[in-house]
Amino acid sequence: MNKITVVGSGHVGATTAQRMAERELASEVVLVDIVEGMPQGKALDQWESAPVEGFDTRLTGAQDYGPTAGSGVYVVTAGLARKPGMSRDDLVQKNAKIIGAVSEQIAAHSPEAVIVMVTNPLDVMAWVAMNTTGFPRERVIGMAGVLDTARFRSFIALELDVSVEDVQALVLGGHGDSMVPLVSTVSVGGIPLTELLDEDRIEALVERTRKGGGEIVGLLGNGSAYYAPSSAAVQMVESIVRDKKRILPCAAWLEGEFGLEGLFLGVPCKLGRNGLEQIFEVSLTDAEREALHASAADVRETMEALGG
Ligand code: TXD
Repeated sequence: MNKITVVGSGHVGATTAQRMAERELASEVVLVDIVEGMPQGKALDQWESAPVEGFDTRLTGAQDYGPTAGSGVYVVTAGLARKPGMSRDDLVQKNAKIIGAVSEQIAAHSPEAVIVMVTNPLDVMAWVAMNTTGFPRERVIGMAGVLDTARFRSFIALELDVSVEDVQALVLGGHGDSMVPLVSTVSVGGIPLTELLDEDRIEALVERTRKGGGEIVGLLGNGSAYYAPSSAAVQMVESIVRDKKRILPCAAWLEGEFGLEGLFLGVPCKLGRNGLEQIFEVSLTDAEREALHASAADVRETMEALGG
């Protein structure tokens, strides 16, 4: 794929663009934003890093979607970020309007594109994009699980003082406080986490993961996380454009999987050239299944707030 567009060139969008260019995931990356000059300025600044970083991906910025035509992937980060004390769902009405307008432009300019949704509330914004574009579920995927899993893995590695590379984990569910870190799937160099830490410590790490976004919001005081979120979005894009078929937790439109249908929720997905290529239905304990369904109920509640 030759062109990738990032819509919304704020913290997450711009960092995503830079990371994708440094990895040369496409020959062209286009940054779009409504703020005059801003995506052009960031794209030019990033392009000027190319001789030092050694990449040939051309970066450009635009206010309109003409230059994005024919993009294989759109990473959508347009919208408002959470402020301290603001829940993800407070954002819903405003961001739904923005995502509706952005999605219309994507469908008009790149009807074959894959959309990687990042804007919060993530699961519901993916639904708005799928409805507006009419794209099949294979081509609208939400980013949250990779980030939540990375947070969980990073906390486990800190706690045990081991390499993050050896920590494998899976976090399912909606991107909110009711997300479902699957403790039963966590392994550290092949050793189950339950053999390395007692229940209370594990529960504390799970809790920190659930509140991981809020922890950063509280520290920054003005805006939300973007380094780890952009890394997560780029990992998804890389699996798609390089057809790597990685298995990553992503928000996907469910059609009966895990006994759920008619909503986006974080589940293990295979991502390749065609976007979402497969959903894996892992077996869950009763408690995990219950937690996943409770998380689904939270997502549905936000959909209903939008008249869904
Ligand atoms: O796990 C996840 N999915 C997330 C989601 C992790 C981190 C951030 N998450 C959400 O992404 C966050 O709650 C926000 O909804 C988005 C973007 O977060 P970011 O931190 O990048 O916000 P910024 O810096 O405010 O950037 C948003 C940009 C800003 O430059 C606006 O001018 C622009 O979006 N914007 C638009 N661009 C294009 N088109 C329209 N209509 C538009 N409206 C605003």
